[in-house]
Amino acid sequence: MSFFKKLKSRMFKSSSKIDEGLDAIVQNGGEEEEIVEEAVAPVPPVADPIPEPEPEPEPEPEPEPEPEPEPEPEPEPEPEPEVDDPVEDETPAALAEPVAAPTPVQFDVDLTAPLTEQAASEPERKGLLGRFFGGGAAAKTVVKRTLDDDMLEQLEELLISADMGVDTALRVTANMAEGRLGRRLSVQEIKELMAQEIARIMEPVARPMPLYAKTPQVVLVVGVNGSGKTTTIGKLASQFKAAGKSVVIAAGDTFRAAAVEQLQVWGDRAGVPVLTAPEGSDPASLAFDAMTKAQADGADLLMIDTAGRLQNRADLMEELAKIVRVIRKKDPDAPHNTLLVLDATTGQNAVQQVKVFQELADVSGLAMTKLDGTAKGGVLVALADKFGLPIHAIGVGEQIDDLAPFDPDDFAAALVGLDR
Ligand SMILES: Nc1nc2c(ncn2[C@@H]2O[C@H](COP(=O)(O)OP(=O)(O)OP(=O)(O)O)[C@@H](O)[C@H]2O)c(=O)[nH]1
Ligand SMILES: [Mg+2]
Repeated sequence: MSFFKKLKSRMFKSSSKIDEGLDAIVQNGGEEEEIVEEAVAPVPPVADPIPEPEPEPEPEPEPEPEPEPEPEPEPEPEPEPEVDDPVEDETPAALAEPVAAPTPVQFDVDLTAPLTEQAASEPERKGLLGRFFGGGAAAKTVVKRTLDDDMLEQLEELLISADMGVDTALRVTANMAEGRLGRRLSVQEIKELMAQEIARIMEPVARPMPLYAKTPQVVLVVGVNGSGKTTTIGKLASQFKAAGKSVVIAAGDTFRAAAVEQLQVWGDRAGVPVLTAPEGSDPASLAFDAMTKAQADGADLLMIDTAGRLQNRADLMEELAKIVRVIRKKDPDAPHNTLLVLDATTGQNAVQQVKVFQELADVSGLAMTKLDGTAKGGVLVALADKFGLPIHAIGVGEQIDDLAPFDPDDFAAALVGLDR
């Protein structure tokens, strides 16, 4: 739960874009309706158009003197989130198989209910009578707009502007419209509906990185220059280590000395050995040495960092292929995972990157970094929709604990700026 708060605040740029867009869409063509804030007693069926008010209608509450403010209760110490400490498996949260199935988002309004039931249950319908009979609840208004083709088109454009891509934006809005055309919706209701449909698309790909019994499990980490490979390896290594796994990191980006130093810093932070080789040396031979060490040490995991910046695609393909060839001499099944790291700030460009890396390597799963500080977070929905590759983890900052397992309901709610 506390991670959701962090996720929501870190994804502020994406959610505020959607938020502002929705406000504008609903304001434009919407109408104010009255709602009551408090739950009111059910209004009895009225036969007489001028009903006898019974019991006596309460007078509007007098502005009483402010009651003494209740003393703030001592903040309870936050209970340790159980998901971070799975009992069955000591694997880290980002990568462990989920202990229990994720609970679906509970929406305040049952948006799947048929229109008639829904309309009957809407609190604002009780507004006027509710104020007479309901004990003086304060009247409020909310702007609602009728869901029609025009509004759907605007919603679609908004999602495209959040980098969701045309096809996915269309799918989300079409699903939102299913059986709901003509319904009057507030911004809050649209957000709930939108989050529900986004989560539905992402549910099938929200999968932790599988961990195998056979060790060392080799994780090859690939991605373009600057996507966050090294940082993600550092964060993952730290999580694995904290969960009791022994990890070896191979600094396979021998392209520049700074990359090796950066990985060493992360290795120190995580308390994990980092195998390095001189700048410009062959990354495949380093990978081979690292594999030898990981096997000799009985390590659970070997994570191999790679260079993102080679002169051209053929170079990169050759380098990755050579690393794979060499480690297969030690274990024909390696690498067991090929993790593609993508930078959310590149937006729709990430779609192209997945295509390219699927040609270059046998990509088995994705991690998306930098979801903080970008309004392009919608691209992850497009990736889930287009490729169906498992999304293992998301990065929302530069610190060691800024990586979390991917949870579709949390992500969808944070993307549209909804509380859970
Ligand atoms: N805000 C933010 N920054 C991140 C995140 N992940 C990585 N970064 C930053 O992105 C920059 C690049 O990250 P690296 O891990 O060096 O990326 P890389 O893919 O290894 O880059 P190359 O080795 O140059 O190919 C660094 O400044 C990181 O601190 C994230 O989730 N959020
Ligand atoms: Mg790097």
